[in-house]
Amino acid sequence: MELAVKSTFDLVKVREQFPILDQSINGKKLVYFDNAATSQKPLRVINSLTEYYRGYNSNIHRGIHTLAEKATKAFEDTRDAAKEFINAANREEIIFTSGVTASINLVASSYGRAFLNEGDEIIISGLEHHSNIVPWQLIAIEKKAVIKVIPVLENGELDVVSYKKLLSVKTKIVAVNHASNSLGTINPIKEIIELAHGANAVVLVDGAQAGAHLEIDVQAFDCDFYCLAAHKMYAPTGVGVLYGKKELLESMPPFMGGGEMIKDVSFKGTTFNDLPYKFEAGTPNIADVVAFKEAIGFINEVGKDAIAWHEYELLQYASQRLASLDFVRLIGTAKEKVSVQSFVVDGIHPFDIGQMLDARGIAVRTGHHCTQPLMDSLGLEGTVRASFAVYNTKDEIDLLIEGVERTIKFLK
Ligand code: 7TS
Repeated sequence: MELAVKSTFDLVKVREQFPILDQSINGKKLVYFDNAATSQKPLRVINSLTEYYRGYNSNIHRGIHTLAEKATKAFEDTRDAAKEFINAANREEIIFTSGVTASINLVASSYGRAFLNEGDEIIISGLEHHSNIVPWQLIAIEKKAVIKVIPVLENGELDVVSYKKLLSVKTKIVAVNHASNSLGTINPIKEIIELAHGANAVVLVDGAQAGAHLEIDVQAFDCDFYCLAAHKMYAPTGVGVLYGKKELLESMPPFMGGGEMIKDVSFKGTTFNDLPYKFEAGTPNIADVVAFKEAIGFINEVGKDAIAWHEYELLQYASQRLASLDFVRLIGTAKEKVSVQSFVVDGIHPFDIGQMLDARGIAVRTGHHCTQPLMDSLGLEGTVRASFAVYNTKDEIDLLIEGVERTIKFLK
């Protein structure tokens, strides 16, 4: 972690903003360690949804009445907040989608269909979530393109030396995650992007696991596309951001046709709307986009640095304590990681551990985490994954350790 000065926040006050945490599961205090799947939502996000539906629910852009104008302003305010959050140069570069899956499918379909030719190559990595694999496979089949895969080293880092060898004049697209959902590895995306640009390829960064944890500066990264999942950033489900460089988005054909994305429609032909609306066909997820602004506000208020410090300490503590347990093997030990720790216990199925932990009120995720090719390369069926967020505590990690210890005693 490149954090020079330790910054802190009031953990008790932060936890108070997440009412869901204050409950018992199976008679035990809830410990929520499934944040890489989706984070919990603070009161200001929940209240924003209620205020929207109680006060100004209305369809946006087309209406001239007061409610429609209020809803439109709130929706567009989130676009500005998202632009600031990732330091995009233009608000037109912020496209609202339903999530990272939708964003990647949009780019694969639209950019891929327009610019890929037979024999062209798409480079992805062995660390990718299925949603950064399958859309590329679909377009590769259609366009007779070829997918190449950056191998993963034993500690969960990408093999950058092999990546350099994969790049060639045939490479048209490189699609990698900023951070791995299964192992937590933070990838050297600046280097990956620079190398790809050297080969004249465009780069899509899947930032699903970065948005709540890492500084994002799309201009400094110089990425061509960047995808965010709002629901992993304390916002409601069903919202994502696709950032794309303006000139690229302008060069791409629409992905979905319908209302909102058009200027003029006639049976002779249709002209398309300007960015960002060209890629926002139909009525969007207005309420959840509006509430996303509150989630960005929450992250900014606590502070990315302070969040990163806290999560770094939780990760160090959890990984050290887990590693000290007999039969436990940590999976994913890259130098730079977000707050995700996967592990396996030799001789015990991850599902059994997950169930035993759930009986103690501890929510972890078990299985392949939608990264089956990664699990195959590691020779694993799956892992147990604990992922930490701003509201988690060391006391909760102690409960996890106690739960894993008891499970091992019981099942071994
Ligand atoms: N990319 C990465 C790296 C992810 O972690 C996820 C979701 C996605 C893409 C897809 O995001 P979505 O919001 O469109 O579904 N990851 C997980 C996970 O690790 N457990 O549940 C969802």
